[in-house]
Amino acid sequence: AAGITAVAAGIAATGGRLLSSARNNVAQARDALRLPSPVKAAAPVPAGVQSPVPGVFPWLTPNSEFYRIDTALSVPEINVNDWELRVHGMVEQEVTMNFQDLLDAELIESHVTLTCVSNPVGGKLAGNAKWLGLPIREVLAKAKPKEGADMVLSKSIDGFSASTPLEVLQDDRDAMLAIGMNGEPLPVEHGYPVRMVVPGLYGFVSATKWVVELEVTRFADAKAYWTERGWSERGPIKTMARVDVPKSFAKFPPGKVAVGGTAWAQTRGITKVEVQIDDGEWMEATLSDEASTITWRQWSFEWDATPGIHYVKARATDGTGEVQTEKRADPVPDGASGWPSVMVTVE
Ligand SMILES: Nc1nc2c(c(=O)[nH]1)N[C@H]1C(S)=C(S)[C@@H](COP(=O)(O)O)O[C@H]1N2
Ligand SMILES: [Mo]
Repeated sequence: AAGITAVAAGIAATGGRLLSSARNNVAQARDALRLPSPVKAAAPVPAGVQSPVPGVFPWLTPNSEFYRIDTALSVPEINVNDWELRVHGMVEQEVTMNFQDLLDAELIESHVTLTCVSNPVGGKLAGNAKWLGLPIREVLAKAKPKEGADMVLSKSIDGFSASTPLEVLQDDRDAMLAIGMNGEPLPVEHGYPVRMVVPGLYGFVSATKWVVELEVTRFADAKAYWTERGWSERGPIKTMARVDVPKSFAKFPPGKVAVGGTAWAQTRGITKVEVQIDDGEWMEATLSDEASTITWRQWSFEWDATPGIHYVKARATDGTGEVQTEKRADPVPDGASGWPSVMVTVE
């Protein structure tokens, strides 16, 4: 199967003058855009969400550090005045929306952690941001999906598409058509002017950037971009812990060592993280405050390190009581599993 791979920030088309002037226009329009205030603000973030361990990644990922996954080699340049979303397929009523409709709508704001199905155990393809947007269930309520429909195929202007279960877009988890990211208009690389954000699902089956179409259909009738290339048609997120500190191959003297990281299981939430040194007993880490079950949760642990080469492992328990499986799986077709393990030298 083909790989879902991250592009280095820097890779961009060099399509000559035409393209670069389009890019300038889009960048200017984005700079000039003033986002409306949400009618429902994001729930306040508890003071203690950040792990006290230095080196653990920030709980809120800055836009400039947010991972990127793109199938297209160049970032689409969409003029907001031309942007339109068409909702069609198995619906009673076709709906079209333009960008002004979105600006005039009752927007909500919510922190949501996005994770990529191609993230290896211990990998960095996850990020947490505050998104501003319109709940997709409101758009679907206008379109009135027909009996028998069970999927929404969202399509990007660049040919990417994602298959999302219809019920996930209709329940109260606040799946949205997002126009804002951390208080700014969406960065162009993250889907400007409009993308989808759906708590609980990997990005490849939900987070369509530069979205222009929602086709209400059935899993039996249509396939999304990555499903056609060997990946799963559905992508619920697997429970995953990550060790951010210490780093792999770190060397430090014996004694007290701060261990820390993050863990995610959107929409089930994280209720426990444990740490194991080599093949010893599992020991409970201290959880940082929980903002919600749709954001990641950080943790910390104090280890009394003894000389030698050691493996620091972690595992999380989600809100259903399920412990993260030890069973190793590759990212293909529906997400990696196994325990993260960081090798360190104490001397
Ligand atoms: N148009 C488009 N949307 C897309 C993708 C893409 O390649 N093209 N990648 C998807 C995948 S696999 C993920 S994990 C998320 C990543 O969003 P980000 O690049 O903003 O982090 O976007 C999703 N939406
Ligand atoms: Mo992804």
